[in-house]
Amino acid sequence: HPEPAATLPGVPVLDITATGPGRTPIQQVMGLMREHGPVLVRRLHGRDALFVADTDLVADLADEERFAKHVGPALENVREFAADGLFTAYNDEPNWAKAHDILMPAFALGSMRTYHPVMLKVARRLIDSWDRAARDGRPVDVPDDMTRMTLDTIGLAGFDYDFGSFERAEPHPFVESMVRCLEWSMTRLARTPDGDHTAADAAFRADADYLARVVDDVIAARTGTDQSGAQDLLGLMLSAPHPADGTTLDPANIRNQVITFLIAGHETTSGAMSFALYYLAKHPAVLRLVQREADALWGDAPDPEPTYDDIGRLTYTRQVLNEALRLWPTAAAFSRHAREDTLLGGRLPLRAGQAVTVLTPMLHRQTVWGDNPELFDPERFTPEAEAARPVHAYKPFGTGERACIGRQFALHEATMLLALLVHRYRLHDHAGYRLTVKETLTLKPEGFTLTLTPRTAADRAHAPLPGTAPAPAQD
Ligand code: FDE
Repeated sequence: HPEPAATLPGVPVLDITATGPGRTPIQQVMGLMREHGPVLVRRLHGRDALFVADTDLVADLADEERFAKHVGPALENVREFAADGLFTAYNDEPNWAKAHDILMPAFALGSMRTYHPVMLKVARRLIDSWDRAARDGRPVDVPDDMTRMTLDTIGLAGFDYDFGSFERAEPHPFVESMVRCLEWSMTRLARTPDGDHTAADAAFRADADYLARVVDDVIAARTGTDQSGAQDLLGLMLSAPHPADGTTLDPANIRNQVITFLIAGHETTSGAMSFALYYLAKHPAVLRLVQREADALWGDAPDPEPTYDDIGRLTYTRQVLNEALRLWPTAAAFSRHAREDTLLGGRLPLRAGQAVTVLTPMLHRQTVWGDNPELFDPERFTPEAEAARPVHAYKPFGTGERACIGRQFALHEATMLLALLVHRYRLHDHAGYRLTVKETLTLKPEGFTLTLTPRTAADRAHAPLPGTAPAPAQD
C-alpha cells in the first residue's frame, strides 16, 4: 500500500485524477517534473506514487544493501502474460535466481560472437528492403522496420525461430498481439474504479493466449531433439543444469522466459535505434562523423562484411546510441523498494517495502548534464566525459542485480546496424519530421519516416577522416 504523501516532507503532491494519465503517462510525469522539480508524488484516484529523477536520490536507490527492484503496478500487469520470467519475477521467486544463473553466460560480452552472424544476416534483410525503397523513391517507416529487424534477430539468435518479418506487409501477428498486451498493461493503470472493462480484458486474454501458443510452437520445434550442442537461449534453457543444484528450468518457466525475451529484446532495442536515426537525420555534422567511422572500416565496399571485432571499434557510433538512450531511454522507468525502513537521501522517510519509481528521461536531464540537457551531443559519452560524471547519472539499463541482462546484446545489434545504414545511405528528412513520442510501456518516435539514396564513392570522399586532412602549417 502506498504511504500517504504527508509522510514525505517537502515533496509536492500532484493529483492527476481529473485528466488521468492519458496515453503518454511517462511524458506527463516529465512535464510535472519540469514544473515542480525532480521529486514528486503523483496521485491518481487516491493512490500515490513517488517519482524521483534527482541524481543523489537515484544514487542512493542504487544501494543494493538498502533497496531492491520493485515489481510495481505496470509490471504486475505484464506478469499477467510473462509471469515469473526474468523481467517480471519477484526478487525472492526461486525461478528468478535460477534462470538468471543459467542464462547469464549467454549474455556475457564474449557470447556476442555467437550471435554476430545472425545479427548480420537480419541486418541484411533490412538493407535489402531499404534498397528496394531507395530504388522506388519510397519512404521507409523507421520504427516499423527497426521492429521487424529486432524481432527477427531475437527470434533467430534466441530460439532459432524465423518470424520472417520483412516478407510481410503488416507486422507479424505476434507483434500486434504483444503490442496490444503491453498497451493493455499500460491503460489498465489509468482505469477509473467504476468502469466496465470486461471487453478489454477478454481481448487481452485472447492476445495473451495467442502469444503463449506461438511460443509453445517455438519450444515444440526444439524439444525431443538433442540440445546439448545448441548455444542459443532456448538451447540453454532446455538443457543447461543450474550450476548449484543440477536442475533445469521447468516448461512453464521456459515459456515465460521466451515471451519475456521476445518482448524485452525487441521493443526497447528497436526504439533505441529509431531515436538514434532520428537524431542523426536532424544533426548532419554528427551524421558525418558516424559515416567517417564506418568509412574508415569498410571504405567503398558495396556489401561490407563487419567482423565481431569491428563492432568494438565503432566507438563514436556507440556514443551516438548512448546519447539517444540518454534523451529517450526506451524503458523509461524502473522501480525500487526499501528493504527496511530508511531515509532516502538522508531526508525522505520510507517504510520497508515502499516503492519509488525512477523516471529515467528526467534523471538524464539533471544539472550534471550541463546547461543544455535537451541538446543532442554524443561528446557527452567520450571516455573522459563519462569518467567525470557520477556513475549513477545514467541508467538506461536499470541498476543492480536486476539490471538489463540484454544490454550487450542490444548494443552490439544496434551499433552494427546503425554503422551499416549510415555507410550505405544518405538519410533524408523528407517530411520535416517533428518528434512525437509514442508510449506502449516502451517509447518510440511515432510516424518517423525517411527517404534514402545510396551513398557513392564521391560522398565518401567528401567525408574525409579527421586525421587525413593536411595538418595546419606550424611556425
Ligand atoms: C531488464 C531491463 C531493465 C531493468 C528493469 C527494472 O529494473 O525493472 C531495464 C531498464 C532495461 N532492461 C532496459 C533495456 C533497454 C534496452 C535497449 C534493453 N533493455 C534491451 C534488452 C534486450 C534484451 C534481450 C533485454 N533487454 C532483456 C532484459 C531482461 C531479461 C531483463 C530482466 C533482467 C532481470 O533479471 O531482472 C531486462 N532486460 Fe533490457
